[in-house]
Amino acid sequence: MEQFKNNVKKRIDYLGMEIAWMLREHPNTVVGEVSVKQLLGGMRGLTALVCNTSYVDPYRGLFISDYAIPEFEDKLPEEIFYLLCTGKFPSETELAELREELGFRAELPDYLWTFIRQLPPHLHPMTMFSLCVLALEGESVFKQKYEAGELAKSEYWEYMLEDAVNLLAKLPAIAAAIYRIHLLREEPIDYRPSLDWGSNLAHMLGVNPELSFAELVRLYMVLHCDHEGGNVSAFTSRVVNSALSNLYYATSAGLNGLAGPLHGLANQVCLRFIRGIHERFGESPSTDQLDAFVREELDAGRVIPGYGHAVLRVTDPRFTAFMEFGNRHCPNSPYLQTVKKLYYVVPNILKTYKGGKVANPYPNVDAISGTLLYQYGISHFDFYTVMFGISRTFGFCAQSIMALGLNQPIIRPKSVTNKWLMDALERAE
Ligand code: NMX
Ligand code: MLT
Repeated sequence: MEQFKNNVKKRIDYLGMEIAWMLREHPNTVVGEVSVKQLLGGMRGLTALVCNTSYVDPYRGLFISDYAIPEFEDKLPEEIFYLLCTGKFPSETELAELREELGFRAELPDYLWTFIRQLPPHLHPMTMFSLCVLALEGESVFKQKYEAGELAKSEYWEYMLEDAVNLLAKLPAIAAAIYRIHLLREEPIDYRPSLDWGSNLAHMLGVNPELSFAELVRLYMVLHCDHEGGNVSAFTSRVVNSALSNLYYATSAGLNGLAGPLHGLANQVCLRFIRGIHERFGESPSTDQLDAFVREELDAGRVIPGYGHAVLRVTDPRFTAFMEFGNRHCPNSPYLQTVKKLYYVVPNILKTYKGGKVANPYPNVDAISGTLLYQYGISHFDFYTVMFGISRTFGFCAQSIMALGLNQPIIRPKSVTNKWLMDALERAE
């Protein structure tokens, strides 16, 4: 993995120089402030982290390095991991090196196969997935070296990288095994060395032999890979890793955050939402019926899944990329048609709902992603967040490698009490 490691090192050295300059020239310069609303409101909009793997512009969406989605959506997941970690796309030989490494490390240890088969079948697939990652924790090279007292601080990132490639290589087989053994009740399909990482995932899921399914899986993996540092799952993973808990602990923790309905589970919730609509109004609901249904949901105090965002203030470009894929490959899918009608109806309702309180009335990625998986035969909605999780682990890994390379300390913000805050407000008057 020499070339990859060298390129990660170059990235770390470059960013490290910038950080050294900022700390030397501007150690106490104030670049932001915090309001009471932010302290009490989930720190929304508070600039409190630096993350160099990706950036989310409220009006233009996800950027990895300087590339916006249309500039990287046709790449392989391996290329995206390279980009997240090094800031540049790999050359052909660099890509071949990483792909070879992922291939070498793809085999699951026997004890994990036993573990997967013995998982209680009633568990949610995200719980199974997170447990499987945790079950591999003993494999952590970082942990072994650290415990043996063999690691200098400056070397931490190298072993994070080692753990990252080991873990990422195994995720397709783990996820596919969970899907086939526990949801389809079928035997797993063998890994095929001639295929790339994403095509192997599509192959091992075994639900659809069409080339466009492999294309969808590839796109799915690329679009969900990272979304800067503050989203629940990436932030959780990074906080856990900042205590030098190894990448397996950190990934499992991040996945647990992703499993919430306001975050990654929203893709599964969206499909149930659409199925509920179809059960009630048939597969071609009118916009009037949808309007009434959405208002009913809101009146009942429920959120409309797949709409809204903490950072974005426009339609999520990941939604648009999936919509373009759907228009090309399955324009007549009733689910896709309903997604389109909801896109026509929901923003207009959310714009005025609660006096205009919803900061972003437009759809996010989860409003459409499951629809496409469903169309291609992944009919178990509970699996959709696992697909999100496989991809998001690229981001967890890249963020932790970078953070350790840049010597970021343990994350530990100060919290205060109501009394502290009220006293501070009194003093401010
Ligand atoms: N439906 C109904 N109400 C909403 C929605 C929605 N889709 N989005 C926001 N609101 C409400 C929100 O609950 C809050 O109400 P209250 O003050 O009564 O608690 C109010 O609008 C203001 O919230 P925002 O500032 O707009 O949103 P926030 O940044 O707090 O939360 C989400 C962002 C994504 C959690 C929120 O928009 C939401 O719950 N969306 C639906 C779930 C979803 O699609 N999640 C997936 C997000 C993307 N992902 O992949 O993680
Ligand atoms: C994500 O991809 O993590 C979601 O869009 C949520 C976020 O960015 O806050």
